[in-house]
Amino acid sequence: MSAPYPLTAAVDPQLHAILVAELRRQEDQIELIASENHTSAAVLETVGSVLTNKYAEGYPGRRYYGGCEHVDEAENLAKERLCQLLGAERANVQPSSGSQANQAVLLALAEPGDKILAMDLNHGGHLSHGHPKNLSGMVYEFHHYGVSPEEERIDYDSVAEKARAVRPKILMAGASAYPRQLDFERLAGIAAEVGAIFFVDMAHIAGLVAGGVHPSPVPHADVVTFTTHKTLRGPRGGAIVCKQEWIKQINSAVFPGMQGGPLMHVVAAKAVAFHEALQPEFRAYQRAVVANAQALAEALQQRGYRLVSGGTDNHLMLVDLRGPEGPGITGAVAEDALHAGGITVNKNLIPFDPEKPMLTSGIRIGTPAVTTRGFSTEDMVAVAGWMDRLLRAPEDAELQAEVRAEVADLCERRPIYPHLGSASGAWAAD
Ligand code: DSN
Repeated sequence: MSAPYPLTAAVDPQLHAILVAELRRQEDQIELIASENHTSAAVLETVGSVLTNKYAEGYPGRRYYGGCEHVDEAENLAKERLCQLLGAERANVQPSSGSQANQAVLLALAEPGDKILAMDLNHGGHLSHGHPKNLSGMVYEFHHYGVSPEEERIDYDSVAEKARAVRPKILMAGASAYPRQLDFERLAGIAAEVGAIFFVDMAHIAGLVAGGVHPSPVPHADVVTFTTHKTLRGPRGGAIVCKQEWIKQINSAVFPGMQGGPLMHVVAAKAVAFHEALQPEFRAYQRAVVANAQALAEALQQRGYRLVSGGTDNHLMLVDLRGPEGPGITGAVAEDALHAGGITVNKNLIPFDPEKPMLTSGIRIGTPAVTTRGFSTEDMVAVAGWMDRLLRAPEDAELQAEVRAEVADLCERRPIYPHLGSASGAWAAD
């Protein structure tokens, strides 16, 4: 097995060292950031392919550049596979990110100043759903709904009440830190009642939906956006599916409205990821993601941790670090302590959090990445044990080193990219 990235090593040793360090970081630590994953080797190869050289402004068959015959095929394949995967009528696979997909949909469906009702970021929503410092919040009049203080779940009656009061042009659904299933049928009913367009951002759960372990918004929503790199396990990017009636406006909003030349290497890698998601193993993977999340949630609860809403239905959970049996530290301190022990998470506001976003009272953790590398439910119990030790002694450097060694041992037995040398000891020499 040769050392990873040999061409970069020859041309640019400085950058090569960064690539290898990041590869090693991913291999040697436990990735619990709920929005991250490890793509397949085929997706990685396609992202690094010659398609990165091609300009292809426009859409297949109607480009502003010559020589697009092969990238046209790749884009058509991605769209066909995506529609098959999600049972969608139409697709646009060009958005470079989830935020750009969302901006394009708003550009397509709303006028500046229109009212939009969406989930509050502080309750698990997303920046691009109308935060005042995001373009969405600057251009449109956003109103927000959240979770109830008692259940910490979306209170659909109160969403309906707000929708009747606001009469939004668009009702938006979707979250980046909500551990429960979303009732898309109910939300679609609310949108229909007030005459709103129903727009779902399913970025976090796209893979769960594709794998049949979360109800799909596609039959209920006018438009659905998502990222391709989270639970869907494709390249970093975005996508949109919609009903036939919206595709013309959506396409024009993505290009020329929002973007120039699409990243064709990424579009092609999306096609690979959608192909992988159409295989039976992908459904098994998504079931394992949820089973691992439930195993981790239970193991943490047994150790005295309070989970927002009492648990999880999906790939993620929010841990409230306060409470009588909690470690009583902030999310920022927890993130650092876990990092020192080889476990990566992100601090996260919990609903009604008195702390600031850079401190927080909670952490968000998710199982898509560890499940990809083959962690079992038993492994998740071990992970909960390591987390507990680190969180209850956040300053203990000796303990951190001890846990880091145990973590590295498990990681070595669950390599991510053996073809890059992770199982061969090829890194030992550099
Ligand atoms: N930044 C993503 C997340 O971590 O959930 C959302 O875009």
